[in-house]
Amino acid sequence: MGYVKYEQKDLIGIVTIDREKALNALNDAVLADLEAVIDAIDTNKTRCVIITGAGQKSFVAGADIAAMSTMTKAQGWAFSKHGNDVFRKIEKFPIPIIAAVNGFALGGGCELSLSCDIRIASENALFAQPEAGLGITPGFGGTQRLARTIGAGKAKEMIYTCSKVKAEEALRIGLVNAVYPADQLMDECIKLAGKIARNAPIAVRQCKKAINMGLQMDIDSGVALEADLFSLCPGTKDQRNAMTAFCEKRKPDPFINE
Ligand code: DAK
Repeated sequence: MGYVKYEQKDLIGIVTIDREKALNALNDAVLADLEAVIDAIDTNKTRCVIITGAGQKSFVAGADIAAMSTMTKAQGWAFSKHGNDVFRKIEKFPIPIIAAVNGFALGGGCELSLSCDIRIASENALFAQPEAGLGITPGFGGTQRLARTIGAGKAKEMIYTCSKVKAEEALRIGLVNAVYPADQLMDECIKLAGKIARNAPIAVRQCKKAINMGLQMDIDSGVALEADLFSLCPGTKDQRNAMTAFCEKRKPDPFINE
């Protein structure tokens, strides 16, 4: 794909948004390529995905301002829907997705990271929702996912003021899980993805679904959902393998996604 590269490293898929000249800003073509790459991931042989940006400077510097500058209301709606559909696909992707935030994560870039399961940042990462300063609202889920991730008060402060949040502050407010020097970011993300990939894939998938769907429910519905998803695990070869190994005081065989 022109604007999005894919690399398979054993059980880990690495997606790189590659429009470095524009700091990986998102236009319709980039969004279409991102969707096509995500659609093509073989989830039978991949257990965790990492999304990052090309170059040393930027994860994604936002939606493409030049492309948006002359949009009509109808075009704006269509662009927002395009981005939202792709980001929702990422959010609902059956296996975990880590955002390796290697620089600017502004507007649509911050929103892309929020649609991932886990955000890990480099020390030079910078987050913001600058839309209100550009005469628009966040359009790829920022008003929704930022508030759900860091709480309404902090999200409102970021969105109303357009303030930039550095990596350390992002860690403090729970926007990212960890911060590493830029040259260690990908190795650390691969290590984290590897830890996820070593666990039983059917169980990990149900955990993702239970957390994401459960967050939208009352607690009674959430625990009922958890029971339903839990019940998909007993009897799988991976569950039998792991629990038999425990009982026999040995390590389980590698999981096989069955
Ligand atoms: N869009 C298009 N081009 C961008 C860009 C962006 N968001 N960010 C950077 N670029 C381009 C620059 O124009 C420049 O291109 P050339 O001039 O070389 O052709 C190139 O990338 C390098 O940028 P700079 O020369 O500016 O590099 P600096 O290091 O000096 O500055 C910067 C880096 C990230 C601080 C600066 O580029 C910047 O402020 N960029 C804009 C960041 C920003 O405001 N991002 C948020 C965009 S708003 C919606 C749908 C979606 C959204 C909202 C509503 N609906 C349809 C309702 C989402 C909105 C956004 O994401």
